[in-house]
Amino acid sequence: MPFEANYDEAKVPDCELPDPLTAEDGTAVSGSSDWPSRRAELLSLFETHVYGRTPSKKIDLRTVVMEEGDAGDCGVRKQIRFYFTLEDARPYADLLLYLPTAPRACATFVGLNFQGNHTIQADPEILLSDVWMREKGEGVVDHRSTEAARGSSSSRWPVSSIVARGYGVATLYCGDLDPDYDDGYSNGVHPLFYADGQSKPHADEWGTIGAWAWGLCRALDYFETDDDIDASRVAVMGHSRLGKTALWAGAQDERFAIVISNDSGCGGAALSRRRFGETVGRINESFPHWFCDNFRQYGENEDALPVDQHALVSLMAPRPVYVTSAEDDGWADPKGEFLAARYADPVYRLLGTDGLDAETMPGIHEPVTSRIGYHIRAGGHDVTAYDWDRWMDFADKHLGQGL
Ligand code: GTR
Repeated sequence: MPFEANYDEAKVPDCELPDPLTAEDGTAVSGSSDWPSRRAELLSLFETHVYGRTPSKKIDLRTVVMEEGDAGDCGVRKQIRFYFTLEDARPYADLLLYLPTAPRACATFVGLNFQGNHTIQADPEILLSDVWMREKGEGVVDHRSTEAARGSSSSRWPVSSIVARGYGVATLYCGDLDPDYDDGYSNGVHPLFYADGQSKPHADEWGTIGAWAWGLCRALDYFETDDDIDASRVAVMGHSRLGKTALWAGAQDERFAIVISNDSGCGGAALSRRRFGETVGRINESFPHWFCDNFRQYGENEDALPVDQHALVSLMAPRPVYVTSAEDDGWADPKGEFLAARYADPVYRLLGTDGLDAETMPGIHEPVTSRIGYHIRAGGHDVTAYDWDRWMDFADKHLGQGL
């Protein structure tokens, strides 16, 4: 039967969600001192059943500054190459960074991009990516980018406004870490971690989202070495598949001070058990490489999952987390995204924060800025200036930033 998404709230099944505050052996998590062990348990469940375990092996990662220059309204630009082996060869990833001109340790947003660093600004100095791209983007020919692609996603990256508010902004192309297609994990960073004789990840080992999240953590390692950035004030953000990735990076790496998920939907902030819009079965069919193989058993079988996505949001606690949705983005289930934020609230309260200051879903353009933040804006599946303005307001409030 062809897949037909449900967009009718009346047809959403009654769902019983696993309780983040009940341990697997049934004991109640009743005090903040009980949380670390429950947190570890939940993280392990997400590793085993959803995203796969990230290998702990250390590889020969080296960073080389490729370029640094004045970027006008966008402040100062730096481009840093992450080599993953001792050879100056692929796979490598390029980090693009814009910082306010006045040199000081600034709070910074970091997120992956979909089509190459050169698409986030029409800046001729950005290194043009020469690796595989999805055909979707402007200026992409035979899965390779051309000069015509420069700046094609700049509406999603308002760099000059971000820098004007005193923040740095950094990005990596997700395809530098793992190209976004199902190739059995023979390209990208996966092979660097295989044990002798291994040719693909085991059923509980990382997929593509895991590799992308790993790359975000390596960016944070770099920030710790760059005096122009305050690595204790880094917000990891991402849109859609890259929003799923931001959440998974933030869950695994507690050095991220703020985690922002935009329109991340199924496998991101949306509750899987609601089966509204995109479902677990459908996502595994369309994108078999994103999650670990174990996740496939939960297609049309969501109730068997030992976790749901509110537990992922709770793994950010007590750090500020901001879930953002768009009104016309039914495929990503805005209500399911709100409810995941809502049901993470008891964990935040247990840890002594204000949690999510909204019992019911707020109206369009009525941001909630408590420790769990949420907004829904008008429009479709995208990143807009409205989203960025609210994320910066949220960071101002929770990181004590503000010019
Ligand atoms: C869709 C996918 C979503 C979302 C989106 C995107 O095709 O079904 O889960 O990730 O792509 O990344 O833009």
